[in-house]
Amino acid sequence: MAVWTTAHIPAELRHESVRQFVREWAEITEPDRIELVSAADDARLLEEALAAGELRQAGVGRFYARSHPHDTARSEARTVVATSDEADRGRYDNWQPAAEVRATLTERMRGASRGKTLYVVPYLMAPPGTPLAPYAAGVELTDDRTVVLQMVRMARVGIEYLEGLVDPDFFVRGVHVTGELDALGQGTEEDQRLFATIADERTILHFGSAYGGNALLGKIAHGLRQASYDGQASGRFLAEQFLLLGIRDLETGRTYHVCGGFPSASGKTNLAMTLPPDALGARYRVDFYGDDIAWLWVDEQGRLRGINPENGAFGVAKDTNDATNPTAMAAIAEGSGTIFTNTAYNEITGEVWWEGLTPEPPAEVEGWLDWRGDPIAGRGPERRDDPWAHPNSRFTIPLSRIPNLADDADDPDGVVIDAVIFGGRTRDREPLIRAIDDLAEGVYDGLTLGAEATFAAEGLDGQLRYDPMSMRPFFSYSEGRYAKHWLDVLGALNVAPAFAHVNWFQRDEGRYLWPGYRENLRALLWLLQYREGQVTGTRTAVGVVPQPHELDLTGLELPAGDLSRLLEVDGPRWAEEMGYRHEHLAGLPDIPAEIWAAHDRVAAALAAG
Ligand code: SPV
Ligand code: MN
Repeated sequence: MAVWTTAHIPAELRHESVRQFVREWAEITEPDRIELVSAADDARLLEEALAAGELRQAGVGRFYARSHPHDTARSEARTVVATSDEADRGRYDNWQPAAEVRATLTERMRGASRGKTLYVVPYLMAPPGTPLAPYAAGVELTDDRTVVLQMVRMARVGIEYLEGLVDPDFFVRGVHVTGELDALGQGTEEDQRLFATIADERTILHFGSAYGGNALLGKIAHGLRQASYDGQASGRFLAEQFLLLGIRDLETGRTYHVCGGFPSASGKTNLAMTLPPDALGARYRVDFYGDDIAWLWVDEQGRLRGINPENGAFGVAKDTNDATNPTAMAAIAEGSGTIFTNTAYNEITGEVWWEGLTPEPPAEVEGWLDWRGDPIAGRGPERRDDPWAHPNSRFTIPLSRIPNLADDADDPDGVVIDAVIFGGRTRDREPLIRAIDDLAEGVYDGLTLGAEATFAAEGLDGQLRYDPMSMRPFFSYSEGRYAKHWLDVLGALNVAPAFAHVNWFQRDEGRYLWPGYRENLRALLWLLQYREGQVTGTRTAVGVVPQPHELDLTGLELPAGDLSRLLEVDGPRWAEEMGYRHEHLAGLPDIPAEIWAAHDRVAAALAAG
């Protein structure tokens, strides 16, 4: 359609500012039609997607989508943050000038939705009524129906969520244009993809992918990058890549809430969905709030509060099974409306499979296609060992399907946060848990979070790939100002949460010293007892670690000697780490003096032995 007038814009869309935004981008992207959607359109859109071959049926009430083979993950190199102020340039945010980025993306998107439908997806990234709701409103324009179906699962979608906001003009403007996935040069010098958050204009322009992390604009671009920027600019909140869970002690009737950051692939979804160990199951319940994003603010009583802005989970399928995550397995069962992406798929039975679902792939290969759509039976010897599923294959589910979803998960006031944890992936040095009493040292600990580089070939054996606060791919302004904002928020509290660092990944050669998964709850229970003054732990240079008898190990047998190793602080390895940390912090712009002082205190305590 050559000329767009407001007559082509759905009449139900009454907000003038939204109509103008839709019209502006329809004129640029030139779709054939415009459709306003809400969660109520889910069943119809599923039917249309099945009829169009974009989705296949994966058993009753479940669906399967296969992506373009070059479009299976986020691209950190092609993701930028743009503003009009170069002071927003950080170490990791790939800052670029807003005007240039907007011009580039406008050109790439010009005419790029021809022949397609432009879906208008109004959404709220928060439980309705929350004090942060104004920052949560957005409208995503997308030319991909499967993206709409995933947004319906991940966010609260419908124009009704935008009604009643005090300033109807204040919403995040998101534009997602898929582009010709065959002709974008993904991964080459001529890569045409560009994923930009123009943070000071509250505009998100993503071109060249239909993968969730790039295309569900409410999730990472808004929920993390834009919200982190807004939280600092307003001084009102933090937006973090954090899980959020509740622990209910049925004996005392108390409920605790824990949030925390872990680098990707460190088990955040599994921990958020965990069940208590069997032996502790009569006393404790774990409630799910969120597995990927938390927004945190200080309430009128000076307590830290948190919500999960998402309405769904976009989980990694690999290694999800009845032992590692029974909660997820129940959530994705038949009838759940789950959308699987890039798993293996059986075109006869509609089954899905991924590495780790069962120890071995299905023995009978008839009907099975790998994630690229190639029949398993037809794969030659050179491809025999290739995975069936893509390692980043995913399931998309609404939170309502999670069996242990907290009763108050929707509470607009969120929950009071009792503890903030950071979890690295370290084969030595880091004990199972260490509590950190000083708040600046807690922030310092988050800033020096990382996962161990696993490839000796990188020459980084034993050194961390630092991932400050697990926000490395999601920073939207300078890391030093980010640290300052954290210190300011904590400084406004009357009641501070406990801070702790956890590590489930200590190893003896290849063997993990700690069984992980459901047993991880035991470390968190110790932290909550420590906070209540019921245990004292042992003070070390890097925090307070449990005394061996303080951990409740009922029903868990550890090989002799493992427990003391799990709780040990290895002085020489820590001394080495402090050198790397110094270098890491020195590479981040504007790090506040309080953070350097925390570093120096820890270093001095280690030196004093
Ligand atoms: C992550 O990569 O941290 C995710 C999934 O949560 S994605 O949406 O791809 O970013
Ligand atoms: Mn994530």
